[in-house]
Amino acid sequence: MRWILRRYARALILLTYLTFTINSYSQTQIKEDQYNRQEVMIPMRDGFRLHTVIFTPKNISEALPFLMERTPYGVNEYPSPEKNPYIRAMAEDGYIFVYQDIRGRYLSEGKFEMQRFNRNKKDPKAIDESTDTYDSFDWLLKNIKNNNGKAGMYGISYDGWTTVMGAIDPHPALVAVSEQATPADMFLGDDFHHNGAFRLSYGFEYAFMEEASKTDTLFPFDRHDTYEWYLRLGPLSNANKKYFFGKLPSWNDFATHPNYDDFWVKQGLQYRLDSPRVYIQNVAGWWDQEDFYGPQKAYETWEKNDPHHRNYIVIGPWNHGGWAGGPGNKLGNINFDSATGEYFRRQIQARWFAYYLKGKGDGQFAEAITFQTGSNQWKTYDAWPPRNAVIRNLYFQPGGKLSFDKPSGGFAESFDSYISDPEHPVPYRNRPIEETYSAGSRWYTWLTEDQRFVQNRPDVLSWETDTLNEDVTVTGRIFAKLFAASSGTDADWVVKLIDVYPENYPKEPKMGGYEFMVANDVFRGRFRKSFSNPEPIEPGKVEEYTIELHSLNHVFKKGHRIMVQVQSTWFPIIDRNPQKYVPNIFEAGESDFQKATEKIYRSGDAPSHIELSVMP
Ligand code: PG9
Repeated sequence: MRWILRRYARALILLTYLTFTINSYSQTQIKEDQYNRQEVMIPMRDGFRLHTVIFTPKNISEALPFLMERTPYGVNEYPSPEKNPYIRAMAEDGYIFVYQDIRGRYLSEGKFEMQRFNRNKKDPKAIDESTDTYDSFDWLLKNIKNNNGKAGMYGISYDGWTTVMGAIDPHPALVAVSEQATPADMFLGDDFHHNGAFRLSYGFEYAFMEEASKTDTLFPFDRHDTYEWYLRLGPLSNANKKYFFGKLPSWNDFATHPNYDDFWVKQGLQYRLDSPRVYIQNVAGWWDQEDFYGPQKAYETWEKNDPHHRNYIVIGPWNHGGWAGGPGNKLGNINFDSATGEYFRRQIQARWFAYYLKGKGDGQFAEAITFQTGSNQWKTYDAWPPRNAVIRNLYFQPGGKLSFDKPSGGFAESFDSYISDPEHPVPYRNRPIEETYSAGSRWYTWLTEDQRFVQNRPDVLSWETDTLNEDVTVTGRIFAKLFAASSGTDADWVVKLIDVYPENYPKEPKMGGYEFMVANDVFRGRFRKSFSNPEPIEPGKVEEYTIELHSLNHVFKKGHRIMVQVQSTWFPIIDRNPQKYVPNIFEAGESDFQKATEKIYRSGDAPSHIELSVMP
């Protein structure tokens, strides 16, 4: 059971999924395991050995391919494959399943490095995650009987990233992979920063969890509501002074690389990927609270150079890894009307590997399979984002209105404004904000929370359309164009696109008036011209900020309204911007934090708006 708790508490799963998993686990427990388990230490080219668990079916009637998952989270307690809901459909098809602790984690030897850089290929002795994967497959092919000479890899998040690392420099036996929620760029869009804004609670807790010891360790907070704890922490420099004492490499990297420098560029997938060398399924969840940007960016990057058509994408209505367990018919309060997780595991993931590794099925895979929320249907496309969407701008208007009509006139008085106070930041989710990966944490569904919880705060502005008299289907990329000014010399801009349910919603009365966030992101103002060379904001100057809200496939239904909210704090998932420009926020002092008046313009010459890809 610790396996289920640890693996799914972090990497993903909702309480509902957990209940489902435990039920199915105990139902199948009476049966004898259908797989033999073997534990080995596989030697790498530099002599270090990696702890590996191998499950081979007891009754083998044909030679089988390998399916491998490589993880920093500990493999020793993984159950027999037929008891693991994530891969049960594949276990029924028959594979040799391999789980490996990556270098330096749990029972593997060597030193762990967070997202280890690519090796220097001129040095024949150099290692990286690709060589570790290569060496492991080499050993497996020679030492494990009844294999058919083919291999695949899959995994979520860190394990999605190790999958990508295996695929970029692949062993010849590696034919197909399913990378799921890989991070692609930790400065621009994934776990540790978004558009240069530091993801404080995640970065702090994850660095501690992975680097305080060889096995996962939760940070010992002395209070339940970490909102309060992080506020009391004060400036970021207190983290090392009071708790980490310079001992966590990742925290030190955050503090010494506050801008988009070589460190982040070389860690990013745009730098590491070239043309797909194996068949690649990229998988993302619309409400992934950790790595939503990553798999989309990986797909987009590979797509630029895919002459053999090996690159594919799947996006479903899931949180981080929500496709791995449970039916997936619901996320938080939002209903999807069908078992999207089960559909993925059987119809998408299992079919993918059955075709490429076992030659079963017709091999007809759509370029893009995405679940359209609102209409609650799976859709397929021959390009992602689809080419036939039309750009329509939704403009901010006076009186908290939003409409497709462009405003006119000069910008002198056409703005809405609020005071942003770093001493009283807007909570990113309803308090108490439990430790991210603690038992009972609501981290997993926070992106689907009803945004009414902040709507009446004076430092959160809202604009909304009239009630829609027809469906508006948004499929593809979305951007926010904010024309904004600050009285400070730095500012964060958080933009949320929200589907407001009708006040009376007989289908599900408790959803009446629900403010469901369908897209969002934060942008740190200092990076408006360049992520590598930040610049102070000139107080009072109206500037244009382009904030990518990523992509969406959602129908705003007739009778609903579309809302946009803007705010300048989102705490503690995002650290507090002092609102006074300092070269490195990790070195800001207590007195650098100041209130600022923020103005959002909505005039003809400064028309703040959301750019939507609308299906004609
Ligand atoms: N989001 C996690 C992670 C991946 C890669 C690096 C850092 C964190 C995870 O769920 O594995």
